[in-house]
Amino acid sequence: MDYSLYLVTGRHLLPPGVDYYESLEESLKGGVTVVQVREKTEDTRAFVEIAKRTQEICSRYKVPVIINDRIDVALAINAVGVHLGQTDMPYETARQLLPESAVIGLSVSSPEEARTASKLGVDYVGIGPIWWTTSKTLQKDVIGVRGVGAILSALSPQIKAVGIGGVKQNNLIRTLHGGVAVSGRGLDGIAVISEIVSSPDPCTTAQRLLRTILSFIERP
Ligand code: TZP
Ligand code: MG
Repeated sequence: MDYSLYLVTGRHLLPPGVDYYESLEESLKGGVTVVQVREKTEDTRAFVEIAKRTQEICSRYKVPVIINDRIDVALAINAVGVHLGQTDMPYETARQLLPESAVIGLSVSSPEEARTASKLGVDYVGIGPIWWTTSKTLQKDVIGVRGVGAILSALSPQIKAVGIGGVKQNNLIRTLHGGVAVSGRGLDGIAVISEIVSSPDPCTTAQRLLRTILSFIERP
């Protein structure tokens, strides 16, 4: 899977009056390589509906869809996989419930969590929050590029790594570069919400981000 430019959805961060599906399609035109549907709603029916339509649009661009937290929603729409936080369903349980081919990602914020993720054999980790952000209520301090480096050093080399949290065009190169300097390995991709979702032109923003990312990361 190509993790280069990993879009996490955030409908509440869309500019006023902008349709979620139109914005999504623009970002796909701009080159987003994977989409995680992140819905913090109690309304399961609405989540399934949004995930299904997101999947339909993404499939036209051959872009895989990952579901945040909800194994049932992932199964319902036949998503490529799920993304789990540290307090979501345990990885082993999710692995048992999902098809063998499912991609399972885990959020990590420390070298210790990275070591555990390595032992579990998750498919990828989301490392963060790297920079301060208002897109999520942060429970932890930001880790900065040194934190990314320490986590990459603790992570098994087979496990893919995506950086998340406050990544913008103006700190992208520092983000991509920082981890490498400390650990000798780089990130496999960058995940963003607001930089793309809140952009007045998600297509151009995604294009610019991807161009910079691909000057650091070799596409699989
Ligand atoms: N996990 C750690 S930070 C974050 C998530 C979901 C929010 C990232 O959003 P943004 O707008 O790219 O800072
Ligand atoms: Mg979660």
